[in-house]
Amino acid sequence: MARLVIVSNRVASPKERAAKAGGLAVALREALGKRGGLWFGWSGETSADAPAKPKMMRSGPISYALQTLDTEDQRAHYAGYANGTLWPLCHYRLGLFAFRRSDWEGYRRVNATFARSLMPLLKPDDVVWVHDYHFIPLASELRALGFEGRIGYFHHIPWPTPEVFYSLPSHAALVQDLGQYDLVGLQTEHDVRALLTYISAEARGWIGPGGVVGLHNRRFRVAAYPIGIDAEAFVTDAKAAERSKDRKRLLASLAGRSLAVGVDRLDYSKGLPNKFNAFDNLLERYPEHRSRVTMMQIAPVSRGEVAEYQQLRRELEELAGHVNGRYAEFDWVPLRYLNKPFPRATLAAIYRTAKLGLVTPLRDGMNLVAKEYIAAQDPEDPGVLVLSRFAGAADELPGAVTVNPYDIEGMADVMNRALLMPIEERRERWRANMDNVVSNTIHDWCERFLEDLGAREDRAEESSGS
Ligand code: GDG
Repeated sequence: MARLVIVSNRVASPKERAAKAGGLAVALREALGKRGGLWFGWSGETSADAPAKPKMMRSGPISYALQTLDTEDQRAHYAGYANGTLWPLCHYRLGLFAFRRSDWEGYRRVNATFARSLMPLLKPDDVVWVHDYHFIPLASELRALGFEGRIGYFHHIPWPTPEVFYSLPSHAALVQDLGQYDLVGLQTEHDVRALLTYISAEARGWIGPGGVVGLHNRRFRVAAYPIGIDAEAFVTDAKAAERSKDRKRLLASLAGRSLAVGVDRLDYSKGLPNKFNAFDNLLERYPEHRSRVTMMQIAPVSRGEVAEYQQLRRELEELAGHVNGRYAEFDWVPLRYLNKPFPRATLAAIYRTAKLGLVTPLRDGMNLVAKEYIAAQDPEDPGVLVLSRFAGAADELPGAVTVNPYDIEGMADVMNRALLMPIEERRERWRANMDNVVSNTIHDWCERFLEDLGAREDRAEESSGS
């Protein structure tokens, strides 16, 4: 089995325990452990005279290589092009999208730096798996340095439709970069259609069966690999949570009221103001829920140095204050808004207790919280997942009650319906969702992507041998 090399911006430290690391980090670590391999990424540090070579570490069969970046390049790459240009573009937020040539140049420079730092560590038959929009040009840079082995790319966020994608001045260069991979994985069939439409209409590539693409003398494949969660770990955590201290504290604090929960990074793609407004609207138009339902929104701060995120934080504080000021009683606070992260076991206890899971992003590649909420439910008395139609997860979870997050009254109506839903319907919906969550776990996702990435070479060998 070829050695696996994973590239991602942040690398889960070898010391981070499984309970703390996210499901993706655990699955990637597992894949590396099986094959033996290297995890390459940013060290999290910057300096005015960053060393050209990465810091090396080893833990069992896995090596880690962490590259420090030049301070200004890192800003242009991360806050500039990756999160100021690509993130809003891919989430259909042209109003928040900014393009500066200097950021684009910094983005490319950082990718070239990463390629130069990674190249000496690569063996010719390594399989390289690159994660996310921070690294789209990495394959081009590695090819320019002479790497001919297999390289796969997985895009964790949505791929925008051509009309939106055209707004990006560097659209042609970015798709040409994608062509240097052997396999490009997206979250949903919708994303695949969006990219393939662009490739055939704008880039004049050809599309063959199974998503095989011919573009500028390269042949690669584009396919959907919807990401999953570690379902077993969540079921175990949620069952254990039944008797946990956290669960007891939570139940005591609710004093018999129903709980509706949201867990999202504090990000404008997650539709948090819309969710708060919908809860406000529920209490306004369905007064029977006042003093009977508590909403809890966990929203750990993310990219807190970026102005748009600071603005969103202020807006949410204001909205939460408004809802609570308007409806709170001396023994009931309608909206609990928390900016800190919690351990996974605590999240499992909260999910399991909540009658409603509120996952209402304006756009989301997949949304793992939706799947975690399902995995954590009690099969005998499951809660209802209220899910935005604009999350990739909506294609995967047929039992969710879908909403349009731009329709505030519509969301309030759906919340009301979900709170009143009879047990038989809740069980039926949960079963349909859970079937998907257990049949496509993060481990299956990982194996499928790597199998397809490996299979490409076998096919090429077969055809060149025949
Ligand atoms: C990107 C795409 C795609 C959140 N708060 C806490 C906590 N979390 C965990 C959740 C979940 C993860 O973070 C968030 O994953 P999402 O999928 O919901 O969203 P993004 O961070 O935007 O991820 C997304 C994903 O990549 C994977 O491809 O699904 O569409 O945007 O696992 O549980 N975990 C803990 N404490 C918290 O307070 N422990």
